[in-house]
Amino acid sequence: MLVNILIVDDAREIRKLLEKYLQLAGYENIDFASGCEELFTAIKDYDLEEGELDLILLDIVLPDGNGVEICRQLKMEPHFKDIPIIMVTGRDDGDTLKEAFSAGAMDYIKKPISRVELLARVSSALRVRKEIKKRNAREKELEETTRKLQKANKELERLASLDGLTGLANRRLFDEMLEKEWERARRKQNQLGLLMMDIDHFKYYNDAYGHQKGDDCLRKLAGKMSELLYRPGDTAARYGGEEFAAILPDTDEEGIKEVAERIRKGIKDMKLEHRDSPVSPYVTVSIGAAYAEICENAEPDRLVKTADKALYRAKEKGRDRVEV
Ligand code: GH3
Ligand code: MG
Ligand code: MG
Ligand code: MG
Repeated sequence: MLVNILIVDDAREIRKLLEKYLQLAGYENIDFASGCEELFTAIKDYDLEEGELDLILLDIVLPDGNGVEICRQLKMEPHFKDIPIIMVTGRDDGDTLKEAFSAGAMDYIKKPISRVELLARVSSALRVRKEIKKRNAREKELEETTRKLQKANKELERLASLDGLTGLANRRLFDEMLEKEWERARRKQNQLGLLMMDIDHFKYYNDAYGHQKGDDCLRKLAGKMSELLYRPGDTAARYGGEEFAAILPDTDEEGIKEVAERIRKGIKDMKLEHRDSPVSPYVTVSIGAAYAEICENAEPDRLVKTADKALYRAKEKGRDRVEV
């Protein structure tokens, strides 16, 4: 049987007898120690992490220590918690046995050793051991599954807040981020900037090149916009169909103008052909910029409205421009 049993007894004839009985019953992997010191050397041979040692038969009176004390010591270590220990004892006075059980022993066998008793107690201890191993394996599996699920959940959560086409933050995440940055700006008495960007005559673009190309164009613009936001704290989002937004924490009027102009120019310089645009032979965008010195009773919504109005003005004034 594929179990590992360790016999600890200082008397050679007892070790031999136990081995003989156990081997006749089919237990093959049996190891020996003749005292405490040898016991501690012997257990180093087992991979306890993998649950390799299944049972210890432990004599109480040993030349270099007391079996009950050793049992207590072993049981304090996590690896031995689940390894059954059967005391082998010549004494059957109640006190010693009581102590052995309270030290964590599972059972005891009296000397002189009866074969029937030995095998009955060993097989019962090993049954318990097997159940514990099974339970541990199930727990481990459960932990692993839980860990995988948590990871998958996190990934789902991440994906659920990104726009499928462009990979930018979606509207939901944008709203969340704006709320968060608003709060932070309020706490730190910082300014907060916001850009709203809309593609000029994008309807004509779709009409001229088809929706598929339109989508490609959205992807390219999103990539460019991200690339041109240099600060790690900035957030680019797809606000709606062909509208994008950028949250610029701790940015004043000069700052947002500069970023907005950089993006407007950067996109125009991509020279994406737009043959039906009345504005330019290339794809252009209009940008409305707003910033706020956060005061107690203002709402982040106001910032969006202000940027929207600026965007509207940019369109009115002829597109391909930034308005603050
Ligand atoms: P303006 O300069 O005034 O912004 O003109 P416009 O044509 O861009 O504005 P309008 O709001 O009239 O049209 C927006 C167009 O954007 C209409 C729609 O077909 C297109 N659009 C919106 N979302 C998507 C999308 O996800 N993919 C593609 N290919 N086109 C989109
Ligand atoms: Mg002894
Ligand atoms: Mg639009
Ligand atoms: Mg548009």
